[in-house]
Amino acid sequence: MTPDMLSLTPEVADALAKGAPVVALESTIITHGMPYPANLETALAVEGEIRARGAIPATIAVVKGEIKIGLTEAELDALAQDTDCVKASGRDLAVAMVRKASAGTTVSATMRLAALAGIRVFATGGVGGVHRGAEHSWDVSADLTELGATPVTVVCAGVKSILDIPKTLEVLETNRVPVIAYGTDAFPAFFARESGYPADHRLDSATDLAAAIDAHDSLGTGTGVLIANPVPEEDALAPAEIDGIIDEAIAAADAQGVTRKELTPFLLARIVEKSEGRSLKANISLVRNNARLAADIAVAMSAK
Ligand code: PSU
Repeated sequence: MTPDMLSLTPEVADALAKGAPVVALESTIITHGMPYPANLETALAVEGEIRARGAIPATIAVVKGEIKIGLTEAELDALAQDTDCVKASGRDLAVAMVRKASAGTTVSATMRLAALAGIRVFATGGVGGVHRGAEHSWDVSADLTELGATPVTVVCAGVKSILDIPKTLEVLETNRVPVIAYGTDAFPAFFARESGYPADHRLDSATDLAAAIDAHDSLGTGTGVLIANPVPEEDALAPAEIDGIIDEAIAAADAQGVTRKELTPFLLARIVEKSEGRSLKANISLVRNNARLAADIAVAMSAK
């Protein structure tokens, strides 16, 4: 794969050429993470948050086989309404290109493409991880493998308790991925500000986060950095409130035999349905919050 195979918008190409701050955004959250039209509204709002902080957003997706680094509003709209869109992790990209398919890119695919384009910071909602019961199913997201192989920083709100959080943290440790909580000692659990597990590290400013990322990259470890930024207090859900809904969603997936790459989208849709929109509100709030922090980090990194 050569960078010639990436199609950058003029705005993103110009920003990268000048060393201006750019933040990558994933598109599975649009195609498989939220219902229409909340997915489109959120995608546009997130791009707006990044611009307001002085950085350029680059939403990444595959459109009819073409790898796009930055999408026009019309492309975002089409993606948000495309019910045939596939979900592509890094390993699915080549076939999507050959088949001229459109795909939402997961964290793993977006990291790979961001790295090729020269974008160092990426904002999302939650990363994939080790699924509950993985000791039987072996279902571990490729996001964790990519984090261990690609030097891109991912700003997330922790991981949902649809996953086995302590096992996810163990695999991140094995994969040599620093996990840094922003402004808290706790590793956050997406809808909730605390998961009951501590984060390995804590830093309290975007400047310190940028310095830590630069130092990590200088060490040549070659891995990503995971920044865990808790959902804003006013939109956080109580763990007890969301945990019952998650347990019910997992039981439904088991009963219907949903596994592999269909599992995460199934659980996400079920949670939105059962929480009567409260989880969707929290989800939108935390993605916007992550976009703001990612933009501040990108601005701090480009200021040096
Ligand atoms: N977790 C969320 N919301 C999401 C996802 C995960 O809370 O939208 C998406 C991300 O794109 C992530 C992908 O990269 O699901 C992980 O899928 P899997 O578990 O199949 O690897």
